[in-house]
Amino acid sequence: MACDTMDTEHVIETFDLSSWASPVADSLSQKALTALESGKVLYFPKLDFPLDAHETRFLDPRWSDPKSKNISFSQTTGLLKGALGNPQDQAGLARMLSRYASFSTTLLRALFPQYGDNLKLARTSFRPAEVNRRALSPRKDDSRLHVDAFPASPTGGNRILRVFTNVHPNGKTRDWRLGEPFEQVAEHFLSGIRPFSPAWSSLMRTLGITRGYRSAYDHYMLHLHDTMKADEAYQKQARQIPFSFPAHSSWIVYTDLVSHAAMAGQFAFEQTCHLPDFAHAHPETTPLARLEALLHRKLTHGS
Ligand SMILES: O=C(O)CCC(=O)C(=O)O
Ligand SMILES: [Fe+2]
Repeated sequence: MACDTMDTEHVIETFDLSSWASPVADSLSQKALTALESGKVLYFPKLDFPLDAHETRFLDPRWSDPKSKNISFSQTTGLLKGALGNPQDQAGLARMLSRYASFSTTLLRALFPQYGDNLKLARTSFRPAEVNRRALSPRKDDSRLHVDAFPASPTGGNRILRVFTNVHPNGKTRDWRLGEPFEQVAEHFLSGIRPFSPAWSSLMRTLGITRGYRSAYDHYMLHLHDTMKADEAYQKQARQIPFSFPAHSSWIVYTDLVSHAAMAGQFAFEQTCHLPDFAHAHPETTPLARLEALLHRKLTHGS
């Protein structure tokens, strides 16, 4: 429901857990699932990712390749990308990211037993660079409010769920802005988005511009992402609320649903997972369902 003001409790749900392996009661798990799918950020002020003694040396931006924003790791292939350093350094970084992948998976499985094996682990990232020092084009600038969608990686309606931990050693917060609910974002921008072209999507797949087929859903999500970021007036005037995640806290959010912007901070871990649309507890809350309702058409099948 639309309302004129936004308070922290509209966008943040706080949880007391202090361990990644905490047992989670049914009632807590239901509360977390409903809050998550309705577009809230699940915030864990006491949930830290302590680094091992030999890992603290990685808290330095010099480990990341200046060409890529983050250091990333695939738990499935064991491959580390975007990192500098000798083979031992790289193996140490990979072990650290792999630990984060394991910790966050353990928590997600306990918090959302309903998702079960439908929740697929994707990339893990370590972000050692200062957020606001990145010189980027508007489309790549995550300090502008946006919902996540990636040009080369269509999801076909699968969700983007992310776990974050701020590990700043000197207590620096990671500062976000959280924007208005997805429905309002979509209502604001949908009419200005050019129609979907199946022929163009097929061509982009054939040419390898996209990994897989950019469905109508992906088309609308990507253009929401791009037009939001490019609209300077919207960035200033849209309803939004700042929130600073303290050092040693964690948060979980559907970044394709929640309008967000990262304004400042350094040293964070992030784990991405994907969930197919049929696996939701509240399927009417997904960006796919909301876009289909607004456009009165199916966006992933036969389009
Ligand atoms: O690095 C961050 O704090 C968030 C950046 C962002 O927009 C994202 O990961 O989706
Ligand atoms: Fe994002």
